[in-house]
Amino acid sequence: MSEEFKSGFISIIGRPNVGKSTFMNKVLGQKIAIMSDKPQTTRNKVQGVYTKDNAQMIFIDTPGIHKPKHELGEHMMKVARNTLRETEVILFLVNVAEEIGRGDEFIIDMLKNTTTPIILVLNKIDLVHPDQLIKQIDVYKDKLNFSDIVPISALQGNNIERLLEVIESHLPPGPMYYPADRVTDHPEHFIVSELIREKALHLTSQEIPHAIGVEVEKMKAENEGDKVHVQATIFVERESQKGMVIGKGGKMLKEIGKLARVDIEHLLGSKVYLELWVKVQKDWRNKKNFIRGLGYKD
Ligand code: GDP
Ligand code: MG
Ligand code: K
Repeated sequence: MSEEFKSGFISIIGRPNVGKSTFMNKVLGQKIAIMSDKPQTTRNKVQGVYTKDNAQMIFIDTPGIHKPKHELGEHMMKVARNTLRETEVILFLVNVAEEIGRGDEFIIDMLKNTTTPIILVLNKIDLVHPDQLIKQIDVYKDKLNFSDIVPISALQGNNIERLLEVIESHLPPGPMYYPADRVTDHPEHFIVSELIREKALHLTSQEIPHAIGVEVEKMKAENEGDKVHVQATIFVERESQKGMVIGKGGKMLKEIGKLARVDIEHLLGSKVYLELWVKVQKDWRNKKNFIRGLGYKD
């Protein structure tokens, strides 16, 4: 009897200091270099990919949602909402040792019309008496219809396994979006591909954005302290689009590379040599696996 493989995207939300990074570290272990909190634009940020024998969970940050409302532009709100709608599960982390605050209420407000399953994660149970935990459950239960409520201690690792089971129960059958051995160790590949895609989208004309996908094939420095050599391919669907992305005499591709390199250097904190290729791959948009693998969220 073979069990079907399950996979999906999971949004992690919660106000600052509730323990989101601690939780991710606990789940992913030391193996993965999680992206630190770099200044971010509107893209989704992969926090980490957790792969086990029968499932893959891709945890993503939801840009903007941690900020108070007045700091959010229309566009950011839209991006946050779309992200929440498009992920399979939402993890809403709160600090059980503190009273519910304005930041929590803001997030709850934002989640009100979401149909995506929302798991309330009551973190830092190591800091409270069981009575306090029960009281907190009552407070939050009245605020929103959570599909599950799971108390954990991210710091001590309590009940993390249970939370992973609950997440898995919400995942649909799906492919392994990220090869367990490669990207699990390099969530940066995804971010870097997003940076390149972002530049390509901004610089090229309106008619091709949806046809662009980027895959990072290589990202390494020969020696400690050397420039990081990033090699990536921009996929388009038609020859004509290839022409647009490359531009006259390669001018467009050069510009895309120049802008992307600056961001990648900022992200990695080191000098980068960026090598970009453009390839036509027909119908890549129809291959969901491929699309998701490239980080494109439709
Ligand atoms: P983030 O801003 O949501 O990513 O929060 P962090 O993961 O950076 O955690 C903020 C602080 O809370 C850090 O000092 C953590 O060590 C602490 N923390 C996180 N989880 C727990 C927990 O389960 N118990 C306790 N006691 N502290 C925690
Ligand atoms: Mg954090
Ligand atoms: K994306």
